[in-house]
Amino acid sequence: MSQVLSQAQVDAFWRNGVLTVESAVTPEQLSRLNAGLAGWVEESRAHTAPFGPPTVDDRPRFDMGAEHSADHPALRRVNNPSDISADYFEVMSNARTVDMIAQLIGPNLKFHHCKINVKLPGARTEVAYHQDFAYTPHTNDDVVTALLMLDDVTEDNGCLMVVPGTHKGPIYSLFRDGVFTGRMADEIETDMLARQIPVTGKAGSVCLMHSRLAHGSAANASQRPRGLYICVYTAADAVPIARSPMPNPNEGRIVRGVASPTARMIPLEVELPKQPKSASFFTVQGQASAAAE
Ligand SMILES: O=C(O)CCC(=O)C(=O)O
Repeated sequence: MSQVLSQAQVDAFWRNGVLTVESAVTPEQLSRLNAGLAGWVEESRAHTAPFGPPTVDDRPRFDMGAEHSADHPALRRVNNPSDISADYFEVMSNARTVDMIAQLIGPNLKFHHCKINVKLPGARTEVAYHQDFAYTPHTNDDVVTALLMLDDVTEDNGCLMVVPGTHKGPIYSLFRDGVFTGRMADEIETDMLARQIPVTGKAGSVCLMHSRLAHGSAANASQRPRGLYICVYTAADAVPIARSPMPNPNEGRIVRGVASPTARMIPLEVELPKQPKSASFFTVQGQASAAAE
């Protein structure tokens, strides 16, 4: 197995639950990903509501915020772009980022799902505090998300905000009064906001994030876009205990090593999430999609 991270980087990941690495994909890979996204942003101008081609569970693949218009597109989510783009498939299945995650939780590594979250200038998209594991619980928590920066990501264009060390703490409820809101309770979020740090970097950097790490992000306050290509991977012996929020034909695909005949369990208790019926989790968190008249 190739060792792409130093021992100091591996230790920092397990200590903090987060690690940023520069030049995680090749310049060619990055420019092909950005060309694909630019095409989808252009395509979104012709639509007034979330549109296809549908995902395997028949939801729209492309989601825009309520502020979307032909002149000022607010495309905010592409669900499982690796289903529809060879360039996104290649990076999901075989980039340096995959070796990095295999080094952390491998050698046997499975793909779960992927998405693009984009905050275009003028878009109002923000992300309320949550832990990914509460959306995608597994029999063990060797579940890591790679957030690849498609643009230079700075504090003013809506960078990811994280609270280091929270991956070692409790799994917080994403329910309020029995309703799945996909966000932590207000008082917990207030505490997280007081302790958070920004995750910034040059285009082509990757943020490797443990799926129990508490995180969120603010709206883009700049005139520059902020795109993230987000791929979720698990150890081969981590078995989902809830349906995927974003089913796709590659779910469970072995991207490094071999399949596991066993499921590894750790002691944990987690509320079972509800699957979104809308195009993305932004609506679950209370931010409406663009709607056709
Ligand atoms: O796009 C962002 O800023 C955050 C992404 C995120 O929280 C997620 O996809 O779980």
